[in-house]
Amino acid sequence: MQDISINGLSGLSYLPGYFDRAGQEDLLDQIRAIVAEAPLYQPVMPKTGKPFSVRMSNCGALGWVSDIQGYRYQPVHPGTGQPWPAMPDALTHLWGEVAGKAPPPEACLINFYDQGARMGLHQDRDEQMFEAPVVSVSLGDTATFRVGGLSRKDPTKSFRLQSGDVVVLGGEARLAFHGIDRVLAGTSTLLKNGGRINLTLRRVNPA
Ligand code: MD3
Ligand code: FE
Repeated sequence: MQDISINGLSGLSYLPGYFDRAGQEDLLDQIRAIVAEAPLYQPVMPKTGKPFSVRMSNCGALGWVSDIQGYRYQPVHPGTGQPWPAMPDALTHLWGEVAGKAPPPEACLINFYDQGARMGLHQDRDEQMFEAPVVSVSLGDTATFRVGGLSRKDPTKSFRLQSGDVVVLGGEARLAFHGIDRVLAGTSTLLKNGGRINLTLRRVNPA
């Protein structure tokens, strides 16, 4: 476990290789079963309707969605109207190991990046509680991840996130600006057609 300080903010920990290859394959099988029930869809930006380059789904009691109306958490898939599939035990277990005394996660956002997909610099602030961390798991191709400070203008640092890596964004870093600049094609054999999956576990409501 490595604690990384950016712009003087504490609370960012990096756990490279948390999931070994077998653990990554297990998790991937479970994600495949989840997206078979709750298909990946292409969200759009509020107001403009501009599509995201990342496709998304969710598991757990709540899922994060974005549409023309805004960003929110909701208990059902926007396309099927069905409840999100359950969160895999391996993810609840991970949260128990790294999230300290935070109450259990309610949402797991599944982001799928094709080659060329990216995620612009943003803050995660649609949750009703910032005391709990956000916990991220990377699967598939390596990505360059950028983290800044609490202001969009703060300087940023880049890191590479590899398949099996976990990042915990807690404490002062919870509201840091961050994004994914690019996915590096051909860096992992986990997904047979390439690309990257990121899972983010979140607590949305106070206990
Ligand atoms: C740093 N996802 O879904 S995960 C997102 O790889 C999101 O798909 C990225 O940003 C991805 O909102 C990055 C790592 C992450 C998540 C939350 C953070 C980094 C963070 C919150 C504060 C600072
Ligand atoms: Fe984010």
